[in-house]
Amino acid sequence: MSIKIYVNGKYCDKQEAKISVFDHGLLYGDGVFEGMRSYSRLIFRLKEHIDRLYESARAIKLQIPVGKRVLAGIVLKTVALNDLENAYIRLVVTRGVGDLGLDPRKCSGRPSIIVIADKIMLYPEKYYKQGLAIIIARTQQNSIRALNPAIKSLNYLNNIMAKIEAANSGREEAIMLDAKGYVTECTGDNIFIIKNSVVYTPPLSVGILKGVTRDAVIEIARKRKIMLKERNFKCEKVYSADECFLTGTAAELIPVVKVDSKKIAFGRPGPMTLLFSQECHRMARVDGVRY
Ligand code: PXG
Repeated sequence: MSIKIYVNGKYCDKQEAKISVFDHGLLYGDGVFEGMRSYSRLIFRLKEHIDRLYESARAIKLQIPVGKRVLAGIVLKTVALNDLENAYIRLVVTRGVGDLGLDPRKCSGRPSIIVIADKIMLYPEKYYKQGLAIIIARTQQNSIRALNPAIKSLNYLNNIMAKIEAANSGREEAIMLDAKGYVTECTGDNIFIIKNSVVYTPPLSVGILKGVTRDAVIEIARKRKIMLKERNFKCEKVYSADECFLTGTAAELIPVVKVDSKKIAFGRPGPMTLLFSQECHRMARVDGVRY
């Protein structure tokens, strides 16, 4: 059975799921998106993802033509139609069809809405057990005043450039620094370090995506009375951390054991990382919207 994809009001087969070459999502990366996951037919934090999508859209002055409830309904119907127990769901809203100029006022005024539900793509299992080796990218994180990284826009070239650097070094991920050298996030994940049993993660003010998984980790720390501080830090603090891990919807929670040429502690995933990982895993399987 071919997967069903929602495109502008229709549930199409994969081969028929098409948008115009004049769509400004394609021509200019003018649009926003979300990546969500479901576990055992429960979409994890659907409301939070939908809210973030509307926030991103608002930031780029894109009016999503349907309400949040309707859009959530479309997402649920798309996953249900595909009969997926566990899915990775991509929700995309673009500025819609325009001409070859970048002026969004010349677009049709009908944003394109796409929902794809498919199997999940994860890092190979070995990385969850052994931990990832990552780099610090030379590519600088977009500044808040250029293109705020809190906006989950279709313009991911900044992150892709850093990802290419990682790939060229034979690594899977890259930490991006801001103009002052502060750690921001990775190309598709938020970052956490642990030192002397205190968890640190960069604050939103440094210019990062407000990760849904990041928020889940912050909640777990609060519940478990683990001290967690949102603080700015530079790469030296990462090199000398006791533990390090990344969080994201696609990756969930993944340990980091090497950054550049430096091993993190003993080069193995640490005990607090494992605890957060187990808690995240458990949370995602009980807490969600059913389809
Ligand atoms: N930072 C960035 C820049 C992201 O793109 C996260 C953090 C984590 O946020 P959530 O809400 O997922 O906990 C993301 C999201 C991929 C891929 O192919 C990853 C994301 C988005 C799209 C694709 O790895 N990560």
